Amino acid sequence: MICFRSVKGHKMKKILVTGATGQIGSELTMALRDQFGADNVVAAGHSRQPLPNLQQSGPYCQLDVRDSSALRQLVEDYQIDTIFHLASLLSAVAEEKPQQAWDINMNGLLNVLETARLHDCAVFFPSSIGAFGAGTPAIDTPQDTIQRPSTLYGITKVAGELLCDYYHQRFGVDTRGLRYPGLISNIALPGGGTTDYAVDIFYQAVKNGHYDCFLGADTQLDMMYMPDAIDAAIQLMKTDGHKLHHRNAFNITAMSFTPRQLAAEIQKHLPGFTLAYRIDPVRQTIADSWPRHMDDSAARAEWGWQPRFNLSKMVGDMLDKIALKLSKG
Ligand code: VAH
Repeated sequence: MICFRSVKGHKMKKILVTGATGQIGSELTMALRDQFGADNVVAAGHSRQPLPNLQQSGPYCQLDVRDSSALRQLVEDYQIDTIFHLASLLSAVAEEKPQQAWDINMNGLLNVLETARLHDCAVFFPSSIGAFGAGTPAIDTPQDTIQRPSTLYGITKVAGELLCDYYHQRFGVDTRGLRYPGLISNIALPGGGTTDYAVDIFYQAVKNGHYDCFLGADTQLDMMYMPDAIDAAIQLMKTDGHKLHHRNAFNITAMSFTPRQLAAEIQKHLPGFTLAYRIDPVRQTIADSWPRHMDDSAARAEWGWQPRFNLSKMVGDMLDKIALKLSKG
């Protein structure tokens, strides 16, 4: 088992993943179990059914992160020292249910940070390109820049970054975070995000040879393939805390493309594939307020961030995996 020392000398021995049944959690939990031992990684889900391997390969429990006493009990029972807090509503859903999104995203995080303070846990918190807004430089978006998002999701991400910084500075909690771009994966589906088109397109391309995209042809956004997103979270949490200047949260990106460019790459493998546009005004407005391409040099310099997958490598791998998945039914 790999151990690491953080700024306060934590060893990542007993890990809790909240939101473990979501798009990131389904894969992060399995990667952590591989690295740290299945019994040492507790998966906590809420509204989604866990995939069978997640439920069977190690401890699994139901948890609403708004329930602070249930969260504390879990951390005590399993003697948790590190929490990957992924439970959250995504951008498009949050626009439909802003009050609920505030409740889950903010009160869930506050409960996690309070629990971490009381039980001396390290915390990973995923922020997002959604933490930026229309006033932010859209090209080469700096690590430290204007953050005035216009979505409820983005507001919870900026507030979350600040709250994590506060718990670090005020109470010494070892908080760390990443500003993820759109994430592309072939295991669990994303649930209600603005970048979900970049996942849906593969299923439709393989099944039907056609996709109606809800974002416009030239909407350029940062993206990342899930294996890189998982490696980044684990690598950041393993880094010697003394090397980190930014903590909450690091810009990271692996590629940046438009729906038109993604379709062209898919057509290299499936020449008959066609793409049409049926714009969803809510998600288009959200996407238009986000950066086109972030500068992730702070992550590269402070903890060695380096993605493995570019657009062509990601598309080849996605098509192979989705074809295999769909052929199995
Ligand atoms: C969302 N996929 O749309 C997320 C994300 C890059 C955006 O944080 O909610």
